[in-house]
Formats: sequence, structure tokens, C-alpha cells
Amino acid sequence: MTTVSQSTSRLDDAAESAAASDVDRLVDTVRYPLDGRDLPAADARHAAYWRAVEEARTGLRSDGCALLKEFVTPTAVRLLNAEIVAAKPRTHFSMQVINPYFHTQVNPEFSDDHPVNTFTERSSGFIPGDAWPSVCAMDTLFRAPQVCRLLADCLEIDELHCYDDPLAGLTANILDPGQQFPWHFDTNDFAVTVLVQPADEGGLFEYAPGVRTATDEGFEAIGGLLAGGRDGVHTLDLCPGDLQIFRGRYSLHRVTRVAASSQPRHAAIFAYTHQPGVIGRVERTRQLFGRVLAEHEEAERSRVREDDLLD
Ligand SMILES: O=C(O)CCC(=O)C(=O)O
Ligand SMILES: [Fe+2]
Repeated sequence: MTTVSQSTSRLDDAAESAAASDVDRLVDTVRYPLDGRDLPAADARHAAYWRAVEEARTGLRSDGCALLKEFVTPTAVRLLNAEIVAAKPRTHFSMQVINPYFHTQVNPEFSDDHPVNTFTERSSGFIPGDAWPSVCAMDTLFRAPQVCRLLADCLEIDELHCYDDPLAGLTANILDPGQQFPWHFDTNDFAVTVLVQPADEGGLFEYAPGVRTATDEGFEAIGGLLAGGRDGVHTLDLCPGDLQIFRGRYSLHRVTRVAASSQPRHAAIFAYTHQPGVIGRVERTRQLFGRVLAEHEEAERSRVREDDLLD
């Protein structure tokens, strides 16, 4: 078990923090036996593990989305929410008007009513990776090798690594009353999300699978959805503790506006990469978190140096 660092742990109760470092206490291991993967086939935990993986694979193959219902136990959900509430003052809220590609400027090459020139308010915020205590349930779930292994199996990839970015690796998406995260595409291949505190009204995750492909921008379908069309839109019935694996590169998606009278919506977001040691670009980091760290600047400088060597 990892020891609690004196200077960085900001949980009220160190004992609770130490307990949270055990991933088996956070996950419903009866339904999702993390150790079942390599047990003999006759073992019920082996069967349960691979049943969950197969179900997730079916969802990911058909529409780029898988739900591991109630993956996180109710007690652990309360712990995650307490950690989010404690770190919430560090949220970077940015009110921006964006198109589905996160651009904020008009592109004169397209008509005024084109998706590229259709801008919608994004008012939600992210708690950055450096706001969490070094030992906490959020971090344990994010980094647990058994969870990474399960996610890689669901995604049908050989390996997966925690996104090494000190701000964008482990975040929480916060939508306070009245806020929304409008229709957009993600730049990463897949996202892993755990709903921790749902809104009482609004705050629904909606997506339209496969509206674009690697070779077809799908502008017509996107235009229809931005204009309020509902063709092919799925609305997820998410409960606290559900873990969602989502391929958002080709599926337009959004979180609808949280009602003014609602409690805030909190979602834990775990970012992974195919390669180890990946860190975000300076410009994108500034857009999402309002700042960059020395690591980002350094990574950008070594990129330049690498480019120089290749020339
Ligand atoms: O909060 C969520 O459920 C997902 C938010 C989202 O789409 C994103 O962070 O790109
Ligand atoms: Fe997204």
C-alpha cells in the first residue's frame, strides 16, 4: 500500500485516504472481478471478467460507447465526490464560444451557417491534475494496473498508459447549475469517465455515433444536429458509479445544460494514451486549464530539438 505523503494529502482523514489506495475497495469486484482475467476458465470470476469485457466490446464496436454499470461502489462514489468537492476551488472554468472542433474564430472559407462557423457556449470547467492529493481514491482508480488492463481488454488494445500530462491526465469535469458542454468531437481516441454526481435536471450525456469518419467530415449530419435535429442521437441513462468508455473522435457528443435549480454535475475523467510518457501541447493546455507547467514548456522545447535533429 502506498504511504500518505505528509505535505500533499489534503483529505480530512488519512486513514480513509490509505483505505482508498486499495482499488478493490473502490470497485464492485463481485460484478467486475479484476483478478478474474487470468484465472482458470472454470473459475466464476474468470467468466464474469470476460463477460463484462465482451459486453463492453460489443458496445464499442457498434457505436463507440461502453457502459460498465455501477463499476464504482456507492461508498467509493461518495469518497470520489468528497475529493472533487475538496478540489473544486481549483476548477478552471472557461466561458468560451466554440464550434464542434473547439475553434473560437470564424473561418471565412465556410458559409455562415456551416458547422465550422456554428459556435455554442461552453461554460463548464475542469479540475486539473495537480489539484489532487498524491494519495486519493481518484488517483487510485486512475492508475490501478488492474483497471488499465480491463480497459485495454475492452478497447481490444495490447496496452494502455495513463496520460502523463500533469494537468490533463486526471481531471474532473464540473458543470455548475446553468452550465453546458456543447456538441463537440474529442481529439483523443477514447475517454474514460465515471459519473460521480448527476444533475437532478439536465446534464445528460448525448451522442450521435459515427457522424464523421477518418475520410468524411459528415458536415451535413453535424449541421442537422447543431440545428437541433435528433437523428441518431442516443441519450445515456447514467447513474453514479457507472464507468463509461467512449470513442469521441467520430461521434459528436455533448452534456446538456444543467438546470439552474439543479445540484452541480461532477464527472471524473481518466485520460490514457497508447504510448507511455505522452504530455499535452502548450496551446491546448492553455485553452483547457488557463496555464501551463514547466513540464509542458520543456516537452515543447524537446519537440523542437527533435525536429532540429531530424532535419
Ligand atoms: O463529462 C462528461 O461526461 C464528458 C465531457 C466531455 O465530453 C469531454 O470532456 O470531452
Ligand atoms: Fe468530449
